[in-house]
Amino acid sequence: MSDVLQKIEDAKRDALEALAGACDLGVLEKVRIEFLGTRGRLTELARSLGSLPPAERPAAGQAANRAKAEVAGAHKAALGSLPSKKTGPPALDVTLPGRAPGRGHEHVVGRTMDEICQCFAKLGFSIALGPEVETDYYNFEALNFPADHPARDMQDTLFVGDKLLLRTHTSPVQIRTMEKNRPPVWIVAPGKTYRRDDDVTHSPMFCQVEGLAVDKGITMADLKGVLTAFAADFFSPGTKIRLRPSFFPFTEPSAEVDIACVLCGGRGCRLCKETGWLELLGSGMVDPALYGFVGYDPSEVSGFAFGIGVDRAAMLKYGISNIRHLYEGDLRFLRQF
Ligand code: 2NM
Repeated sequence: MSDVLQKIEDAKRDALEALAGACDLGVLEKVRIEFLGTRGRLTELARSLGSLPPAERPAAGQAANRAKAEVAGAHKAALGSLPSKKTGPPALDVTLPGRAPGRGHEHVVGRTMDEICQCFAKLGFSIALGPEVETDYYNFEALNFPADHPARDMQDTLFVGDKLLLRTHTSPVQIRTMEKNRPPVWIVAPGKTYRRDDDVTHSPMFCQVEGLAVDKGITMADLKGVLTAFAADFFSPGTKIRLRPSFFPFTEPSAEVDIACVLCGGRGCRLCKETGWLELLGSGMVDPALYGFVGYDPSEVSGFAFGIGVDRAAMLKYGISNIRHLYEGDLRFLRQF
């Protein structure tokens, strides 16, 4: 066989082989261009026949035309046998392994709330729970908030009706518990609370753990002793606390409780604004006026109460700088805990 006939035969064989292996439109089109396009192998061969001796031209020309027709036919057949849109989606492969659902874990705020409760459980406190939708009576009136207190305003509180509101603290749980039980009462009330606040340092929903101890002969020394034990357990042994005078409608006297700065240990740094102290919680001796609402005799019992912002406690314990991280649901942040 002459050299050019062999080349035609080789090109045809390569083309048919490539078409047999092509499984999508893109590959089929590439094969067509490679062999039958204007610069394709078979096209170029047919074009080159003009330079053959005249006697060889007819046979070579016929061979080239037959090869081109055969490859074009195979290309058309391959196109027809591709799965088209009309034949529907490819069959479902039921042998593929399933996708495992990702496993989550407790949120850092929920975990902190549990840790706080555990510290007080060890000191003899019970857990008390109550509704998140409250009445004005339990959320404000029975807690000694005067009628014109700004917290009772629509500005600060989320109302769900004329007299119903989302509790602004968990203190109503303490009133409900005292109504139902005689002293001694030693409880912590963990849960979600709501305020009409939403900025860089405030979330409209936040978590609190409030504590209450009412018994015969309770003094401020008990408050300080319990909170000192809490700070040592929740943060680290020997964590120092200090009390600063403050004001709350439901306690008298009232005190803000600070802990020695978790970053510098009290020497002064950027975190504690060079004071050596970080504000942790509010507290005080239960105002005797509250006992009138729950049928306790203020000449027989006394008590202390405190309120801990769980977000703040979590930020101090775990070194979180921005409260928004806690509520944005970014898994890259949450997976660290
Ligand atoms: C605080 C600060 C001080 C508090 C008072 C009571 C109640 F109802 F028993 F009197 N529960 N929680 C209290 C006292 C809460 O939060 C900053």
